[in-house]
Amino acid sequence: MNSQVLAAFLALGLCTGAAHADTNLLGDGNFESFSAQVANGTYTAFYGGTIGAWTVTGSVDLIRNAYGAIDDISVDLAGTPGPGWISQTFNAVAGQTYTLSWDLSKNGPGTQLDVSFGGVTTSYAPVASVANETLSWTATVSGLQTVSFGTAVASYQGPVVDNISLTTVSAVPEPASYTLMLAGLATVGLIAGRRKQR
Ligand SMILES: [Ca+2]
Ligand SMILES: [Ca+2]
Repeated sequence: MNSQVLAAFLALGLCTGAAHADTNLLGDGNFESFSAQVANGTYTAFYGGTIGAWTVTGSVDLIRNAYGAIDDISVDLAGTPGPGWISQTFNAVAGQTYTLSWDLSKNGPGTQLDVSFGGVTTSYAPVASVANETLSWTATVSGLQTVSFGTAVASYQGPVVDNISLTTVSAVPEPASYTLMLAGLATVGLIAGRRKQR
């Protein structure tokens, strides 16, 4: 295999292998964009509206290095008071598996966290220490899907979430990528065959 063919083949392999597995499909997952809205050691209550990419239902609090905050700025899902939810949508692709990951703790006594993902709601009992939680889901149809975090409990102190990310487990290769990869393999095979005949 000559070096040019090898380089082309490697380039094809890199293209088809690019899964972008670490791209967060959700915006504002760590809440660090909102330092102007919540002073250190305090909280800011939201009643509906939005927090960046998140839509707020009910009441939630942005909390910063206090009230059970996990990593600088976090969200207490029982606002002032709760219940409260934050949600956002993403474009799901049929056949693609997604992993939703977040850090979970609680403010004071805390309450139940409800996570809605892929049309299924899962409940968690937060503890005072920080736990990383994950959920996986495979889309059966393409289209907009909603992810939400919230608590149904009317309280001032609720579950706390931070570092929310939604990533693809593995890329769904497009038919065009397969065609290119096969073309690359065929070219390599053809050249290798020709060189043997000399
Ligand atoms: Ca944070
Ligand atoms: Ca609160």
